[in-house]
Amino acid sequence: MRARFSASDEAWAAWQGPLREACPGVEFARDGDPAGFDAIIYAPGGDIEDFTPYRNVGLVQSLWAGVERIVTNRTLTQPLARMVDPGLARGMAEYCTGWAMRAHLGMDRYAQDGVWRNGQIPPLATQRPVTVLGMGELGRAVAAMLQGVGFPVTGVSHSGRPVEGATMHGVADLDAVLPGSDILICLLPDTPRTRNLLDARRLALLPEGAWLINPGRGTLIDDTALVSALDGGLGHAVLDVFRSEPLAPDHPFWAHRQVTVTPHIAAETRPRTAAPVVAENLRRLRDGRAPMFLVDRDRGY
Ligand code: OXD
Repeated sequence: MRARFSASDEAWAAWQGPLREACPGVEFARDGDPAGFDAIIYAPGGDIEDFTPYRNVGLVQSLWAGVERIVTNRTLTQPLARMVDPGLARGMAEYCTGWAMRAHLGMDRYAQDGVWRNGQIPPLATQRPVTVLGMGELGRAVAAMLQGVGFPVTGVSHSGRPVEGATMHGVADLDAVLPGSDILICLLPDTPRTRNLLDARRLALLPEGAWLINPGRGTLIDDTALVSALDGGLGHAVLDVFRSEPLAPDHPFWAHRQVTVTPHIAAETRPRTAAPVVAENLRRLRDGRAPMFLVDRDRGY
């Protein structure tokens, strides 16, 4: 089997070893006759824009969990699978739990300025409601880790399907859920349905002092409305993703005291844990079985 690797040079440097190790029967190449490939391994930053000549490709495997940059490509008619990497899910859960704990414990109250601030004792995590908006693989991993620490977790998803340990709601209930969310974690994909979901009206429904953590996609939040909400009572926003990346040096988020910017590092796909997922999907392709994590083009993820 031959697989075409279409991603950046840095990605190739990081992935070629783990992929070759995980997929001994597969030849990976960065160029060659399009008709000679059975699969494409894809990440933004690669050179394929027109998928039409890859007429024998039975699977395009994304190395990214989010597929918004490829799902709208009209030349792509081959099945597309998104990445579900156990390492990425674990990394995301650690990032969100770390920030949720910092928010919960009020760590930022303390400054090395000679003032003895011992007046505020935080409630226990069991009394701090957290909402996870987006309960796919990542949201569920985040919810499980938060529950392990003791936070009561409410999950919101498009389907509202039950998830063990979490109180679940559909997106239609979001307005009712927001006022009870001391910490809101956004993990929805970027689709036409999710863009600007957190607009001025919804942000105003969050309780005074609430924290918003967004390692999902920048498009979920209306940036201007967020800055106004922070000026008006929202506590803090931790943002890892942006409408345009890298975030421009003069963007108001950098200088805002209640915003923490992290540079899209919340959770990386890790070649060591993700290469076996690619291997399993290529085996399925070879054996004529359905690949895992196929993208529903209409839904957009
Ligand atoms: C991804 C990401 O989608 O890193 O994998 O954002």
